[in-house]
Amino acid sequence: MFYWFSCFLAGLLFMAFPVSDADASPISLRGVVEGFYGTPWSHKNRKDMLKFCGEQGLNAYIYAPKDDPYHKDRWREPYPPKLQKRLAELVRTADKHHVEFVFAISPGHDLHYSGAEGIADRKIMLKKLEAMHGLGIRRFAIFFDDIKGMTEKSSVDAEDARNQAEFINEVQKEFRAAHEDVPPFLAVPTEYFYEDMVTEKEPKPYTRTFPEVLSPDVTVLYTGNGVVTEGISDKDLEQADGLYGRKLGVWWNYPVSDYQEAKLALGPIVNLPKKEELPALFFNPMKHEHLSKIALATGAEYAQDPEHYAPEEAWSRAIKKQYGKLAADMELFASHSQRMENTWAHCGPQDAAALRREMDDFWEHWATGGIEAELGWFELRHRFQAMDDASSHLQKELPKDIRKECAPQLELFGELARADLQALQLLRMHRSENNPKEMKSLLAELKEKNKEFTAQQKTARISDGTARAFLEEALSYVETGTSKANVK
Ligand code: LTM
Repeated sequence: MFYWFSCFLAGLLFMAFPVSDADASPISLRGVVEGFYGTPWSHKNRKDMLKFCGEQGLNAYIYAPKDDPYHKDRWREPYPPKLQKRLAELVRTADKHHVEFVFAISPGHDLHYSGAEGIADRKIMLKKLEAMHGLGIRRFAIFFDDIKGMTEKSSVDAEDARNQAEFINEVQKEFRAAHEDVPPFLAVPTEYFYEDMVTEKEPKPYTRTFPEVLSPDVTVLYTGNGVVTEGISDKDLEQADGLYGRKLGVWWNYPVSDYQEAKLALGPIVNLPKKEELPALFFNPMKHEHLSKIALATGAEYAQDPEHYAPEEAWSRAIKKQYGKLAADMELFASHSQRMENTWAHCGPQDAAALRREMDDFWEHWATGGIEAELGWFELRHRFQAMDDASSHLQKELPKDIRKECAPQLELFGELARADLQALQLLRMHRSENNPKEMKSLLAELKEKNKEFTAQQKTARISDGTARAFLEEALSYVETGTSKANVK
């Protein structure tokens, strides 16, 4: 009797105080995919990340470093004993933090599908997965993204799709028959973003065939409309799910920066679906493990409650938690380094959008002068000074591991702030016309600096459209009479 009463009481208590609300997430697999190009994370980084995932309610980590030869280029070769030992330690660390360690393999560039070579490759794959199972790994993924030189065709076709899907099916079937404790696999197809899956709104042959052949229990990950893209709306996801005939998971390419390493992606995760169901969500991070945690913590908040997720609040909370007394300075620095942009990648909030608005207001009033122009000038001076102070404070106070990940950008941040302060001075001299000689020399100095900043862009970039742009706008104003800024 007492036993049943205790159970009843425990049940009531559990309803009132759930042990952990991490399990309340509507996304059953959520976490990090170490899937970037370039130097993979160190063993220490990975252990730290697994702990972080556990703390954040992220329950899975996919091991898929593109530049680990045993994952991709030399996938047939077994991991040497030393690396196996490390993987086993990672699995134990993951277990300890209630994170599922997923082992991914990318064999697509030279995999054989038929004949004796095809049979041999299937055996090799099963042997490789067997070794990973022996290390304690229970979930597996086979990726076919970014296959270069595949049969020397410029794109994949229905036959490639059939081959890949059948390969996954067969390996999964045989492996799961031997191991009851292994859940269905994850996969990434070769056409893994919507714009590459369709032509004139119709599925391309590869995309029509791959899901038709692929076992329905395999979770397929896609990256959205593009590879690195603004977002996935509920409608986008619904459309892609419809195309695939199954619920797709998401491989989200933020904060990854392997395609533009000079820039740090320090913003929040934005623009993911609010209502549509996601079976899996994985964030691809930067090679900078510590700095990736800002975006990842916001991604974890998103995964807990996609509908009510508020990116900016989550971002401030993440920085406060991670940076303690340095949070204000870090927030300022990170606000200038959020947008990832090149000809094909477009993701993340604008850099320092509030400051950009203040600059636009300033340019609107500066030419006519008056109180608004003066106030704007002083306001900007205050902002640039705060940036310079934050840069020097962070350069001195950030823990060494983190400082190493952002040293060039942090230095540039301070240099830009000081150049912008000088640019304000230049505008003042230009207006007063008191000392044309001094003005000319400052103008020449700043033009030189501007050139240096441009040359530096390969190693460090920050605040392109804001702090960096202001110097160019000021130079342009002094030389041509117009700042070329986006004034109303
Ligand atoms: O996104 C996927 C599925 N594959 C690769 C990633 O490995 C890479 O990190 C990102 C960003 O460059 N782009 C990809 O296509």
